[in-house]
Amino acid sequence: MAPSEINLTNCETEPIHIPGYIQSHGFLVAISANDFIIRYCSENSSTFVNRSATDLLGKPLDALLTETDLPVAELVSILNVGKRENAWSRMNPHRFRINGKDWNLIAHQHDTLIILEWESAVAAHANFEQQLIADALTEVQSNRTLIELIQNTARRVKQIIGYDRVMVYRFAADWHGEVIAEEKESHLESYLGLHYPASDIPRQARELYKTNLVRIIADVKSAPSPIFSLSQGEQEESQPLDLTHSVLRAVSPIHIEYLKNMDVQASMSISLLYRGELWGLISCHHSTPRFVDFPARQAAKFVSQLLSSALEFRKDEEDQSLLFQIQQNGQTLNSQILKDWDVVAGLTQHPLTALHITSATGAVLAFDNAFYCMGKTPGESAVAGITNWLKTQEFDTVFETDRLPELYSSAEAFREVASGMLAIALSKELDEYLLWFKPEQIRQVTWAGNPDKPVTVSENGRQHLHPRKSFEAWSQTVRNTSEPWRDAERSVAIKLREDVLQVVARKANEVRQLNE
Ligand code: BLA
Repeated sequence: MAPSEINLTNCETEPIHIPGYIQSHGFLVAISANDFIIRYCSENSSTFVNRSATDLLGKPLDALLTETDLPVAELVSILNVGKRENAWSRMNPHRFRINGKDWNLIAHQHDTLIILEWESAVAAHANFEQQLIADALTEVQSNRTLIELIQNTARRVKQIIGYDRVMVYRFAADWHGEVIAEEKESHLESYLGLHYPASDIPRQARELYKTNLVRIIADVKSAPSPIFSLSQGEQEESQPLDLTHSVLRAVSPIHIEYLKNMDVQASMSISLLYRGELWGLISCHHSTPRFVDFPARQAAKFVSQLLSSALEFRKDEEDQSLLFQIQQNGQTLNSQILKDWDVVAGLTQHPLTALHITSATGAVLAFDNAFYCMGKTPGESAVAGITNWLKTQEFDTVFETDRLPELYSSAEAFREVASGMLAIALSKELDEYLLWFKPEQIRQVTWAGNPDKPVTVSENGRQHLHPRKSFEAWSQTVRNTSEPWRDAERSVAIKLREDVLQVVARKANEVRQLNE
């Protein structure tokens, strides 16, 4: 798909796994697995093996070797083992010397084809990579907090690949993301804490990154090399080569443009998976072209995978500890109400109030014809409007929304403090509620980049989508919405309702007995 045809709605349909090009810092040859005949070949192969790509197509693998000193027998025997044992990933890379230059061959099989990708082999690898991996392993087994592990992973990846900036980018439930850790050269501005819209990494890219965990864009300015296929010369329809598992795959032109806009010349990213789902990426930038060879990428991937494996148990632990904390706060509130024998005092007049059983930024107790406000809340008349409206809504005990202004249009006016609302009814008849509010998400989001950068114009003169436009679109989708309510918040709020109603009922009983 040409850049000029891509826009925000079709961004997700760009078939990035079959771009028809590779990055030109390496070369690619694909052979059929049964007869080792060359079926696909990148145009730039000629530069490396002294034979043109079209000349190589249709020839046996040996043709690749005629003008070089590549050991044929060795290559063929490697490919046979890979095929027989399906052991490609375990065996990669294979180091070869071709015409005085060192190469890493990365081979894999996809359907009926064996894809051979050749990349420069940089100097032998230092022991310090092994040391970093060993440290990471020890650390994962130790008692470090998750955020410490995340930060140290960024530091180790930066030491391995030597990029200017290494970030840990975490996805939210709506697939927008936030930079949660960063290691960078001191002269660069920090991106820590910045949020980016989901469309910056579209759905098909996220899918691909679950299968192929590492990608490098060695130089955003180098021209990609086209892949020629055997069938192109003939009449039959040519199938584009599937580069799902490739290491040299050329990257989407829209993303290349994005990186150029960020003044980045080389980019590498590593997937972070949690229970098979993508939870984040390690995203790395360099301001000049920078290739990282396969063994170093593997080392960086390994360190990142250790982090993901830690997540498997640490995330549960941390979710548990949040739940535990708010449950404890719920219990404290309960004892306060019982001790004071007073709902209002117990919930609103101690250092720990009803606000503290959720991550809300404001709460209101509507009780006995009065409003008791905690934290950031809309004004009293606005709250009165909400309780009147709640009365008309069909719910028994709990009402929750992360987009109140969409349901109750008057809430637009105070969406900055109350785009999300969790309400529990103490008594709908008496207009008695406990309400919690979360602010509009967009208010909390800080965005990086310069939205005023000029829109670039494609070669044919037509304007095409500037990736930064995606931010505007995203701002629209998160307008009037808050962060979602969590199960733990809801269940502790329901429990609190029971505690409050018990006290109210017992007090009513007392009054009745006194009157009798
Ligand atoms: C890919 N977008 C990516 C990747 C990242 C980002 C990390 C993976 C490729 C890589 O390693 O460079 C985005 N990079 C970020 C973000 C930060 C960062 C958010 O460092 C934050 C600090 N991108 C757009 C729009 C489209 C788009 C509007 O902004 C589509 C119209 C597309 N991004 C896009 C595509 C890919 C991508 C198609 C896949 C590239 C590929 O692998 O071919």
